[in-house]
Amino acid sequence: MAGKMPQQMTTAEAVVASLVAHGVDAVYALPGIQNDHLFDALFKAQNRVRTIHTRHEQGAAYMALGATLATGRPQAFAVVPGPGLLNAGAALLTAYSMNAPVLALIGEIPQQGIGRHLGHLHELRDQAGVIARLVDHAAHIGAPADASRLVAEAMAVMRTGRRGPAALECAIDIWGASGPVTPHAPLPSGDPAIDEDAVRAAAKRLGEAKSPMIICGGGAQDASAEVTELSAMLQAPVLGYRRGRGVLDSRDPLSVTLPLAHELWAKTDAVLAVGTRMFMQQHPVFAAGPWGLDDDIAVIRVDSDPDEPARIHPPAVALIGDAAPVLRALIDALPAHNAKRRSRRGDMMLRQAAWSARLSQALKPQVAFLDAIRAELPEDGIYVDEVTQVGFASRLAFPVYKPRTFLSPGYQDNLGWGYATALGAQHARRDVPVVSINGDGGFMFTANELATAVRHRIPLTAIVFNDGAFGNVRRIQEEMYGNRQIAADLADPDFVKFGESFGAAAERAKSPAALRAALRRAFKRRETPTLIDVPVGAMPNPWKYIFLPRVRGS
Ligand SMILES: Cc1ncc(C[n+]2csc(CCOP(=O)(O)OP(=O)(O)O)c2C)c(N)n1
Ligand SMILES: [Mg+2]
Repeated sequence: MAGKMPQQMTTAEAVVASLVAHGVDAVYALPGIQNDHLFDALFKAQNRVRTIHTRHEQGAAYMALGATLATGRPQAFAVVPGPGLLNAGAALLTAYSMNAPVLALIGEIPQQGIGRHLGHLHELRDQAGVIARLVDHAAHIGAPADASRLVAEAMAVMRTGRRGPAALECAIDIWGASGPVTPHAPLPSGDPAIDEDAVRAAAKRLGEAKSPMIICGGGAQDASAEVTELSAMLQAPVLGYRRGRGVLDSRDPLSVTLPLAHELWAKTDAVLAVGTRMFMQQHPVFAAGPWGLDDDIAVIRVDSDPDEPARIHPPAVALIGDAAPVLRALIDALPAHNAKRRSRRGDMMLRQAAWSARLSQALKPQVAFLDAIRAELPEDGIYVDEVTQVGFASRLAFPVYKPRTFLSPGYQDNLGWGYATALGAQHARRDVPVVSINGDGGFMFTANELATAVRHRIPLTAIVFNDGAFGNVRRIQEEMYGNRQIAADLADPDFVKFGESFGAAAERAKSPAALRAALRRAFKRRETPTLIDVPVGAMPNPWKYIFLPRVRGS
């Protein structure tokens, strides 16, 4: 950044310069009059930051989310106020639930009109209050002189403690106002020092345990090396369900999926839970956790949020901070306390093979398609999950080899996040293929963004598993409501013609083998998006392998 001398610039120019100074090289956006000055500043900075315009604000926000999840770096999106903000709302909610550092730049009506209810274009009553409920940190930019500092503060908050989205709001007339601006350098993240006493206590509890387990959530994604090392030292199986998948390579004998972890749960005497709410085993309808926790299990929590560890169950030890450095300290402290351990490799491999065979049988159609995807997707290729039958099965049965290569929505489990999120992931990671799986229901939420994929030459491959229904809803109505089917059947377009009409490559694959061949063709296209329609029937119910009964505690 050019020195600390004040320079004359507009608020919009100051914000864009500050984004660039923080390493942001793309803004996912949909323009409108309140933000015209911002887009003009983006025009002038085109050689340093790319502007990717979408067809709906949810597309812009989901793309920023996907880019963040795929890279681990903060990303930004820009939308007009009122309807623009609300259109982006579900994605912002998802970013919050997933602790994803996404910066929202949100326009606002003229500064003097705020709170007066005059009926300005796109006015939203108490917009700042609405935004504050959606993000971890929000600020209103009131003058060019404040812009650079406010960007730096938002960026620092997004990287400190529990990660999460931030928002900056700016009125139409303030974006274009000029004044002297002193560029603000990036601020250090304010993470706490590691508590060495707590690390020793954790090392003792884990070292003494006979059957420890490690549970990883999204907060462990950047601590893959440390988790792998600890797992070997403790001979501890590592569970990653959804957001924690890929932290330990699925090919590692100690990597376990949800039902196998459940099988081991009753005999587990210590658990190291890294960057997870430990809420993954909860049925949405039943508040109490079915697996159970009791005093015979020492719970060690590693979390960047000091409020998180005690939420579900009082932990034996809470280690507060970023997973990688905290686990590194634990690795150093563990040898002094660690028991001599027999290898659990053989036992785990047998159990894994048994579960793999069982799931392949019980969820046959889903697993056959997942096998086809895994066979073609390179090791570092990225799989983006959806709220669909093949998606649910993938959380249990899709092998994942590297961190940040299995993107699954957090506890929102929001239908329709997939396509646009995958588009952002593919835009930010052009070096690897990204595959988006969808149901016909979920795909249509953001299918309009096929136009964005074509316009910006983003080579995303999307699969639509097409059963002509909100299949999950239909099955619940069949099984639990006397087959009284309502609001579950869908009139779909011909997805091949639909994709082609946008200028995407499109084809129909009627079997796992045909899907495999189609994927091979798709992953070779590096400038054109692909849409693959896979006609399917009803699929077997996966939920009994996900909502598992209580095995300990009261
Ligand atoms: C935003 C949102 N709305 C509604 C739901 C409820 N829901 C969960 S699965 C589902 C049906 C999904 O249909 P489709 O995408 O075709 O997948 P399928 O179950 O048919 O494989 C619905 C409506 C949701 N999870 N998220
Ligand atoms: Mg469907």
